Amino acid sequence: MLNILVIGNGQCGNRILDSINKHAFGGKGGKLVKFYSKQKFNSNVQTIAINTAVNDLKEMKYTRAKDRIHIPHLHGVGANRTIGKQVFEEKKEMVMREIEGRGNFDIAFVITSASGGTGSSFTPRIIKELKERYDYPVYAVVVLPFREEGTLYLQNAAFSLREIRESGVDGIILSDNQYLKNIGGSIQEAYDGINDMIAERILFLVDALDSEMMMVTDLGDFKTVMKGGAGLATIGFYRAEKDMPVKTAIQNALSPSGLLFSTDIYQEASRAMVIIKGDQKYLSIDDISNEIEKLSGAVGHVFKGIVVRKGEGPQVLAVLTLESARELESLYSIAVQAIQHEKEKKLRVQSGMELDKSFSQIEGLEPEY
Ligand SMILES: Nc1nc2c(ncn2[C@@H]2O[C@H](COP(=O)(O)OP(=O)(O)OP(=O)(O)O)[C@@H](O)[C@H]2O)c(=O)[nH]1
Ligand SMILES: [Mg+2]
Repeated sequence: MLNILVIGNGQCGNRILDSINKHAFGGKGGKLVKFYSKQKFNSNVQTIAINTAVNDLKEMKYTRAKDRIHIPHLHGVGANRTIGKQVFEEKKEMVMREIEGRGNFDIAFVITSASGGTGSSFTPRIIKELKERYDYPVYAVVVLPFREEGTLYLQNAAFSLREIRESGVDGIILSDNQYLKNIGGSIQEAYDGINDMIAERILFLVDALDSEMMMVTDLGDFKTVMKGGAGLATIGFYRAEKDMPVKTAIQNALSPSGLLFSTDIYQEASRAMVIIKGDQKYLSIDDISNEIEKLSGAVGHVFKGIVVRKGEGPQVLAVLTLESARELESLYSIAVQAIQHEKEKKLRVQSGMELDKSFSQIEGLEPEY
């Protein structure tokens, strides 16, 4: 049995964590013995949601009250990462005590948006503390912003990703709102859809790593995959109809519509782990092996795992580490423009003294009544 810690920071992290709890409960809130309740998961999964905004924490539906940690600071830090860092430093011991109280773990995931204030400034610091205090691997799950969300979010994303990378993290799993935005109608529907996609993938991974497999991949293999490449990864997933050949399901999980982040895996992937789950009658070992060989031909090393689940159609999860990420380069060039834009605006305000010119007009005057 694996002991797994999942932390969700800031609004985006909280919501994805809540979706994880929703799926783990089988969609019903409020059960105390989650994860064990339906024998759905073998693992001991501990979830902790952290936020400065109490409203974000209250909004969660499936996460136990004792798993929600409020760090009081007004209503969030308003996308200001400098304030976020200060608040974390002041409350660091409180946060770390809460984590310490949950026992020891085999693996941890820390989920956040890259672009807000709270989650993106807490995450690199929490990871750094975890890595200094414990010796289990820690992976960040980082959500990139819509590109049109504004200059502050873009610059936050650029700096927070660098800090997360430098925190001692064992790997960063990327998910991109911009890439996934066509999912739903309204923003909220798009968020919910994206959050469910991320939650489903993380739970599949956790479940597979802790299941008896016909063909084995384990935590050791996952660590090896995540060590490959430039410390960046993404996850593909596909749930097939029962009559779909397993090789098509594998191809779909690896195709652009299966991935959380825009990448051409045949150009950019460095290592992979592909796990296939379902009823034995859908899992032709020859077809699976052929498909995986094609992938390893392009990518390098690919671990494969097979989990037999009676009555379930084929489902495929692919963890892919990347040695380069063209999409990130373009995000950074937009972020540089955003920083420049903010800088120029600030200078204009400081040097232009438009307001001072107005004030000078009433210099020496008093109101007359
Ligand atoms: N996928 C997804 N993205 C979200 C969600 N909520 C917010 N975001 C994205 O997250 C970014 C904003 O970060 P938040 O997580 O809201 O910020 P925060 O960490 O709470 O920080 P402050 O509110 O500034 O204190 C934007 O890029 C949003 O598009 C969500 O539920 N799902
Ligand atoms: Mg917030």
